[in-house]
Amino acid sequence: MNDHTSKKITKQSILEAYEENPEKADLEIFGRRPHKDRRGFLKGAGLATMGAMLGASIPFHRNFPSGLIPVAMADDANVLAGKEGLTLLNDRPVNAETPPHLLDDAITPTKRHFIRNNGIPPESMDPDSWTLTIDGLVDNPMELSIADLKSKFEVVTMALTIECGGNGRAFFNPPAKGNQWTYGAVACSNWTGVRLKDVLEAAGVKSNAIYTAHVGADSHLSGKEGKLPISRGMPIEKALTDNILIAFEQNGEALHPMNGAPLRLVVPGWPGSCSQKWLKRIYLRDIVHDGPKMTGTAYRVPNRPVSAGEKVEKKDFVIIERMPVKALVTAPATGATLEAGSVDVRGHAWSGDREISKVEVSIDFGATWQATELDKPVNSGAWQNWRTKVSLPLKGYYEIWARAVDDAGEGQPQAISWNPKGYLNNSVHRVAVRYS
Ligand SMILES: Nc1nc2c(c(=O)[nH]1)N[C@H]1C(S)=C(S)[C@@H](COP(=O)(O)O)O[C@H]1N2
Ligand SMILES: [Mo]
Repeated sequence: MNDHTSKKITKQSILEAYEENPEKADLEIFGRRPHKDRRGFLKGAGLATMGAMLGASIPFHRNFPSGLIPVAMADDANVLAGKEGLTLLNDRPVNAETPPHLLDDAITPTKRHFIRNNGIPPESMDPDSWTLTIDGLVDNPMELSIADLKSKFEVVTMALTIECGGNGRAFFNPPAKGNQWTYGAVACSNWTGVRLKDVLEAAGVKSNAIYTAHVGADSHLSGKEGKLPISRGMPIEKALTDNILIAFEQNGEALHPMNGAPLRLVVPGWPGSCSQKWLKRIYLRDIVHDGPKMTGTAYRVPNRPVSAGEKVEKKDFVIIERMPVKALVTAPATGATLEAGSVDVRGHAWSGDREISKVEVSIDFGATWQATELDKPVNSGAWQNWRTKVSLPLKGYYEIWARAVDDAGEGQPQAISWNPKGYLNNSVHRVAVRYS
C-alpha cells in the first residue's frame, strides 16, 4: 500500500491493507490519523476511490469512523469465509448472526454458527503446535498438546448450546450500546473434545481455588502487545460439571477459524463469553477472576429489576451466570407468505442448566396457546427441538408466538426485562406471516 499512487487501488488491496494494519491503511488510503482525529477526513483521491468502489458518493464521509471498512465492502470480504447466510453486524471485530429461519436444523451446521469476536483472531491456529496450559491453584501444572488431550482423556461428542449474553439487545428501548444482535447469536453444534472437569481433576484442584480464568490467543483491537480482548472465568463448582468441553472438533471437523480453531471451551447454558475461543490457558484463582470483560458492567446485570432507562450504580451489578429460558421459532420464516392455512411451526428452546418442560404457540396474539411436541435434549446442555401444526382460520396477517417453560417453572416475559447493557433478552419470539 505504500506506493498506492503508482499502484492501482483495488477493493482487494484495500481489504488486505486493512487486515494487515487498519490504522496504517486508514492513514495511507484516506490520509487521516486514526483516533487522533475521530471525525476523519476522507478526501481527494481516497474519497473518490472509495466512492467508486461503493458505486455511490458518501454524504457523511466526515463522520466515517477510523479503522472500519464500509460494511458494504466487508460483506464480500473474507471475514465470512466458510459461513453462509450470516448477517454481518460489525467487521472489526467481526460479529455476525444467523437469521432464525437458517437455524432450523436440530444441530447447527458450522456454516450457520454465529461469530462473536471481541478482538482480532490469532494468525496461527496450527493444531499440531498448539498447547494448552493448566496452572494457577492446581497441584500439577500441565502443558498439553491437542494430541495429549486426545490420548490422556476420554474424548466425547456432545450437542451444546452457546448463546451470547447480548442476544436480543437490538430490541432494547432505550437502546443499549454494543452489537445489535436480534435473535441469531445462538447455536447448538456437535462439539468433540475432552471434559474440562477431567482435565482439572488430573491437574488437582487446590482447596482454595474458587474461580477459573480463561485465556485465548486473540489480540486486542488496539494492537497492544499482551493486552487481552477478553478473559472470563466461572465458579469452580460450575467448571467441575459434566457438560463443559475443551473442544477440538465442531460437527465432526476441525473448528472453524472464527469459532476458535484449533481449541476452545464450550460452556453450555452460560453466557457465550465463558466459552473462550483459541484457548491457550486456564488458571485457577482464589478470587473471582478480574480479567478483561469480567469487571465493571461487562456481562453483568442489575441485582434487581430496573425501569427502562434507569441509571444503575456499578456496585449494584452482578455477574450473569445461567442464561434464561427461551424459545426460538425457526419455521416459518418471519415475513413468509403462506398459501395454505395449515402451517408447520418448529423451533428450539433452552434454559441454562435446566430442561425445558413445555413449549406453546399462539396465533391470536397470546389469547390462546396450543401445546407443541417437545423432544428431550439429546444430552445435557443441548437445546430441545419442538414442532406443531397451526391452522390459520382466514386469509390475513398473523403472528406466530412461541413461549417455553423450564423445569423450575420459569417462563418467558412478553416485554423485555430492560437492563443498561442489553443482556438476557428472553421476551417471547414473534414471527409475522401472511396467509393469502
Ligand atoms: N478468545 C475469545 N473467546 C471468545 C470471544 C472472544 O472474543 N475471544 N468471544 C466470546 C463471546 S462474547 C461469545 S458469545 C462466544 C461466541 O462464540 P462463537 O463466535 O464461536 O459463536 O465466544 C466467546 N469466546
Ligand atoms: Mo457474547
